[in-house]
Amino acid sequence: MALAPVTAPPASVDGFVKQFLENLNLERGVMLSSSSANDQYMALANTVRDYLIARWLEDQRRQKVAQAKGVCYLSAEYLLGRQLDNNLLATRLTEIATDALAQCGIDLDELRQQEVEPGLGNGGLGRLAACFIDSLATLSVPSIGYGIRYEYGIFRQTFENGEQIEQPDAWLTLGSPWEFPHPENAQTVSFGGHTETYEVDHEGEKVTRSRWIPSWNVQAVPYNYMVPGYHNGRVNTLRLWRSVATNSFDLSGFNSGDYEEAVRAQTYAETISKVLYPEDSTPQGKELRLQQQYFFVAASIGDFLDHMLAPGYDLTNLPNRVIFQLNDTHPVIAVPELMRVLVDEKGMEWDAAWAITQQCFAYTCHTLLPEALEVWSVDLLGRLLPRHLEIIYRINDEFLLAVRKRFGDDEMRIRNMSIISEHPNRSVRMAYLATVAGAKVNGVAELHSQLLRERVLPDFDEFYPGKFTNVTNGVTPRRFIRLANPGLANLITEALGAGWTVDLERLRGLEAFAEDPEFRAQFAEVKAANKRVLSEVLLARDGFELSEDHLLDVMVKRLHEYKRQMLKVLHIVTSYESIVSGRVKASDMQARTFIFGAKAAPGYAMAKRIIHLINAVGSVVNNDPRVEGKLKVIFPPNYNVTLAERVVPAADLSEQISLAGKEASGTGNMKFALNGALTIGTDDGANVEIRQLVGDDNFFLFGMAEPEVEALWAKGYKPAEFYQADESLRRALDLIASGAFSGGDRSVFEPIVSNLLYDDRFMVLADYATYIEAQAKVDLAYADQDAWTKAAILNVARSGFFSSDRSIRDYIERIWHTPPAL
Ligand code: DL6
Repeated sequence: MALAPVTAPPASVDGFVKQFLENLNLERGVMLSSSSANDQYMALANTVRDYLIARWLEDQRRQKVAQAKGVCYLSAEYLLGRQLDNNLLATRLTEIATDALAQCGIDLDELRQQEVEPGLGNGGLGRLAACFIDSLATLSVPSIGYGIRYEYGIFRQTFENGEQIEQPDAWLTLGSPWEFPHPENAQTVSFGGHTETYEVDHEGEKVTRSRWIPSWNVQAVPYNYMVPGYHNGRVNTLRLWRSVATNSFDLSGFNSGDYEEAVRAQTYAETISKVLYPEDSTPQGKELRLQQQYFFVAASIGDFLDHMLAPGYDLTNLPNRVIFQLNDTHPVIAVPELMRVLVDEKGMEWDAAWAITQQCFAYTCHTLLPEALEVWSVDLLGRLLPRHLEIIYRINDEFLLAVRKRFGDDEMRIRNMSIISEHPNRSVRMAYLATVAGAKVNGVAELHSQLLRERVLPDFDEFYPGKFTNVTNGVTPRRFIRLANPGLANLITEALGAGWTVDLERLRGLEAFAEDPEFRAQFAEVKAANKRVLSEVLLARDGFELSEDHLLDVMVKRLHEYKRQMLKVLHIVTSYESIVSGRVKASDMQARTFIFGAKAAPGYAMAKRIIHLINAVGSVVNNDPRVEGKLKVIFPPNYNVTLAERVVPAADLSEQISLAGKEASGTGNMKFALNGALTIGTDDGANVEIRQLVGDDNFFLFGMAEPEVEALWAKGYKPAEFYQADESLRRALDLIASGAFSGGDRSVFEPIVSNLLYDDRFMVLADYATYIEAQAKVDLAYADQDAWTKAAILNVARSGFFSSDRSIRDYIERIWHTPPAL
């Protein structure tokens, strides 16, 4: 019997009202008159879903029939941000929903505030994954995102006496209307145990095979999310896994009164997807983290093979059907998992399985920091995943054999290239495993890709010519222009017509408008309006008030020493010190508000101390009458995607001041440029490309370039020499050391000062002087508002390259080779 396909409700105000009220009644079990704001938000989300479902089901059906090559994006993090507005925008329903709700006496804006954003990522890497799935859908690429449905996302940050306190992020408490759980499609994921060999007959001969006898397992339950493309009707899937116990509890234990023991297995199993691992660049050998990684990739590969392939699919064709993109090293354990499935479960010969595996994976590296390149101790891996360790050993043996064949017995090279590192402990280098297994390896900005090839993995680059490539990151213009900055979006549409949202290079057309005084005035008014909106948000959220006519100087990103929030602090302290010492009159100073947003990993003591210092400097500077309100430091806690959408469009100046060679790319830098903030930045990560595109006149460059950094290290960097030689730096550091920001207690920030004077791994003191000079240029430039606005417009006009649509097109062309969807 042919069943009628589900159809979307009529895209009209009446149709929307009817669907919304039905959802209130049928899904929430309430009448409009007795509904809470949460009921209304849930019913609204359900209504938007109703408009998407028909296309979602149809796209899945088509892909199953077509069996065209698609992308499986494997990422431990997706920092999604709120879903409601994005889904309304994608489906062209914003106006209809506004009017429909108004008919019901409801303000859409109030319901927007009900949504708790899913913070399933730490920072740039997770937000990039969210931008990429948006672009994949918008470009109609058959694809699925796989990840973990953490019960608690990135911690909620509060401040107590200026110090960071971490609170659990219970984002699911009021329900999660965007997800579809499918317990019937759960995958079993096993752990522990041992391996054994056995013999089988193969073409008349006895051959020895291995198998894994695990000791425990959990169920991975899929939760599906719709990922709508922008105005193209396409709806892709994000599938996040939740861990549950195989047997929910031991009934006999329960009946005999041992309640704790009876639910122990359940509690243990559910721990795996309980919390997002709160480190983003200093992974430690945490067993749970490895469990999480294996949990989600094993479930994803199992799911793909079980549910996405046509029945009886010939697995030798797998490379024509899928590419698994490894988002950093977190999912790299997928490589031995696919080998295990192909060899142990599907009975394939090793060589055939390896040939398939090497074509089915590609690896994106997101870091240059050695401590962020993940390694797993052989002890832990062997205990948790003994068969996988065997497989990794064999991959390594064969790889090293090939290396010897090519380069001879160069033992040092062999040691350097081995997937297994022997020092300081025997461990598996996941980036090496990914590089050996991946068809392609990419960095995330030109400079990063170059350094990855030349500094991090040079032997591999030599061994595998053509394997390394670059795909510069990008951000979605849907969320970060259309939703975040409707004023600018309207102005662009008036100037250029529709269509730029999916063809961002068209922003180039704005260059001509930069010459038009009327357009400049409109552009400046949009910026001013965005500042007013931000001011209202900060007032309501945290009680901060923004002063008018201040240059809005913004540094929002994870707190890490390499990103150098300390350099920003030194600039603020320098300005403050120059006022209180009487050398500069406050009235002569360009008024500035410094906005920070930053979370520090809970175990990262220095980062937390820097947060404390920023808050301490803020409370002194903001309350000192000598400053006459000319300097203001604002640090709203719990910076997240929702706040970013208000901060970025309001900013005048974007701080991208990492030590050259440390920031892989950055994506905040792109969001700011696209929203007309000028960048003050080093030649690092994607800043390099931003500067090249927007032009030196529209970018404040400072600091050492990467070769100079290397040269200074080689010469022997002594930060105290910079302190001695620079009076202004001395004054600033001495002021911090004096206890001026800690009620006279010199000990509070002493570790920061000593660290800078005697260690300074990220060369803050070496770049201080050029940074202060560049900031003086910023003040001068800002004094000519019209010229500043022109430079801001040129930033927007020339940043179209940084659309994540372009990144995805580059992935398709350079790595995935996926044909367009039907
Ligand atoms: O590629 C996305 C993002 C880059 O923009 C940042 O520069 C980079 O620091 C970040 N990397 C990570 C992973 N750290 N580790 N491992 O978050 O990726």
